[in-house]
Formats: sequence, structure tokens, C-alpha cells
Amino acid sequence: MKRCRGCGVPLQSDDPKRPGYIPPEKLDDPRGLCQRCFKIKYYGEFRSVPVEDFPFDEIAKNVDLICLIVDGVDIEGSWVLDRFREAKNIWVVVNKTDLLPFSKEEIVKWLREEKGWSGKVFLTSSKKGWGLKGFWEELNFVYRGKKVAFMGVTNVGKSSLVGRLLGDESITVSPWPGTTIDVVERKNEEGTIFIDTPGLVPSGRLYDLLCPDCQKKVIPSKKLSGKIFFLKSGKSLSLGGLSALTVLTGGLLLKPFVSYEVPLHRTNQKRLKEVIKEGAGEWLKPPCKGCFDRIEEIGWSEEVLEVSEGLDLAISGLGWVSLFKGEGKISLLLPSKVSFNLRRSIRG
Ligand SMILES: Nc1nc2c(ncn2[C@@H]2O[C@H](COP(=O)(O)OP(=O)(O)OP(=O)(O)O)[C@@H](O)[C@H]2O)c(=O)[nH]1
Ligand SMILES: [Mg+2]
Ligand SMILES: [Zn+2]
Ligand SMILES: [Zn+2]
Repeated sequence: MKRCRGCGVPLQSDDPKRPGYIPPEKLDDPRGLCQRCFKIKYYGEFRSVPVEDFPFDEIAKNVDLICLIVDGVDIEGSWVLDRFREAKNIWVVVNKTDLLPFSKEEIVKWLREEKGWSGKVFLTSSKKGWGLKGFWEELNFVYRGKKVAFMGVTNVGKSSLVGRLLGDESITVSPWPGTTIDVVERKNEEGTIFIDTPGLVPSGRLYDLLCPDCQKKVIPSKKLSGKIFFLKSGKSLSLGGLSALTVLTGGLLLKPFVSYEVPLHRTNQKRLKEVIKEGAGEWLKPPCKGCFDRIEEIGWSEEVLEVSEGLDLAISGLGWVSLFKGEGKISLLLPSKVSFNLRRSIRG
């Protein structure tokens, strides 16, 4: 069976509507890309394909090493170690470090102390090439000739990493979650087998509720640098029209770290719901109108939290808000089922 070199899907020339379609005259094209990958790669057009029944556990059991790729911007949301209890060996790779305002030491210390991870950690940016040399040398030394799988949730950069490490540009990468849909395997000169896999779909990640255009805006693509806000009680800050934080008691100096394409808007607690209702999808984007309607259908949740300085409020699939000074009670408005976490700040 021939597979697409980009996304792993078995190729077929029978039905253009089904995944893996390749026009018959292209079957022998050395690029070996399915039509979907071709469109992603050359036209930036994305089509989502559900990945069902992918044998994650079987692969996890059968490889010598799992590199669990974690998104530095959303560590909690992409921390799926539990999923791989039967793995022989796991290395944690925190990717997208180019987007983070933390040092390597701060991240490793935080993973040790807060996540209790005592195993190997690598910090990489497959975009900038940071941390790849050391990772590659150790991988190739310890696991030479063995099978290594790159696993994790969607959109963390698994395919980008494999492509960068092997200098292989045929593996499809895209800004949208759900690009790789089956096994993509490569063997290097030393006989080491690299297996890129589809991403697990995380639960509760905000950008998974959005359309491809909104996803492009919400998924950070530039280094996150927060702007400071002071909010006293009765004041709200909305993060686009996607989420908002209201100080109920006390006062807080805070710094939101979200994509630069998510506008931050201050308002009064009393006006907040009105602002979101009237603004979201109009002058307060993302979300677009369609995504806002979808969120309205799903519903919103409101959580009251006691917070204090030194904590980050991390919202999966959106970013985090660092609480710099002060303490108080806040209310957090989010689309229902989106996960959030109060964590000790990575900055320490
Ligand atoms: N800023 C930044 N972006 C990255 C980095 N690595 C990957 N990306 C971007 O993240 C997006 C997803 O990359 P992929 O390699 O397709 O991610 P994946 O984990 O294979 O995703 P799925 O196949 O959907 O599971 C693309 O837009 C990449 O350019 C990185 O180190 N830094
Ligand atoms: Mg991929
Ligand atoms: Zn493909
Ligand atoms: Zn949208």
C-alpha cells in the first residue's frame, strides 16, 4: 500500500471525495502527495479529516521511544503523558519555545516541580531550529537503529520537528490542527526509524472550537509579550470576544499573553456581557460571526476564582494571564468546556 508522503494517508485514485485521493496521472509523481496535502502545501487550503480508530496505543507499545511533543504555549493542554503508560521510554520535548518569554532553566524547573516530571526534557523550536542539534545527537546516539515515535496532541509541531531533524520537506505541516492523519515513516542512514503520527485531539482547547480563519488568529505565531493592565474591582478585560476576566474584589496587576491578533478590551463588569454580545463577531474579533454563533450555542461558563500574585491563569488554546501583583476574587468567562488552570507562574 502506497501512503501519502505528507500526511500518511493510504493513497487511492477512485474517489476524489475520500481521504487519500491522488489523481491517477500523479500516482507516480515522486512527491507522492495526496490532493489534500497538495492543497495545504501549495494553496494554503485546509480540509479537516476526522482521525478515527488510529492505533495510538499499539504504536506507543511497539516503539523503543516516544518523544512526547508538548506545546510550550499550552503545556497543560498538551500534557498527555497519561495516555502513554505502556510506553517503554518517553522523552518530553517542549516545542515552540521561540514564542515563550521564559528561559530554558525556568521551564525545566517548572516541569520538575509542578508537573513532577523527572525524565528527560528537551526544549526546541522547530521554527527557529533551537535545541535541535543537542536533541538530534542524543536521539541518534541512544536510539540509533531503533524505532522512535513523535506523539502528542494536534498542532504542537510533531511533523515540523521530524521534518527539520531529517531535513525532509515532504512531510506536511500546516497552521491548522489535524494535518497529519496517519503514520508517516522515515528511516535515516543509521537505520533509525522516525514515526510521525496524527495528533491526539485534546479536550477543552479553545481554538478547536473555531473555524480555520479564527484559528490562524488565535494560535500564536509571534513571541508572546504581555502588556500590563491594572484592574480594580468592577472592571473587566476581554480577550477578543472569546473570554473575559472580571475582578470582583481586590485589585490586580496582570499581563495577558495571547496572540497579537486577539485584541484586549477593557470594560466595566456591568457592560461586559453587552460588549461581548454586540461586539463579538463585529468589531471584537476573533471570533468571527459564525464562530460566535457556535459558541453561543455551546454556551458560556463563568468561574469564580481566588487568585493572587505569582500565579498564571492558563486557558487552553488561548494563552495565559500572569497575575503580577495583588490578590482578589475574579470571575472568568469562557466558552463551556474550555479547560483552564491556575498554575504557579513559570517565571517563578
Ligand atoms: N512558533 C513556532 N511555531 C511552530 C513551531 N513548530 C511548529 N510550529 C507551527 O505549528 C503549526 C503546526 O505544526 P505541525 O508540525 O503541522 O504540527 P503537528 O503536531 O504535526 O500537527 P498535527 O499533524 O495536526 O497533529 C505550524 O504552523 C508550524 O509552523 C515552533 O517551534 N515555533
Ligand atoms: Mg503533523
Ligand atoms: Zn497527504
Ligand atoms: Zn471563525
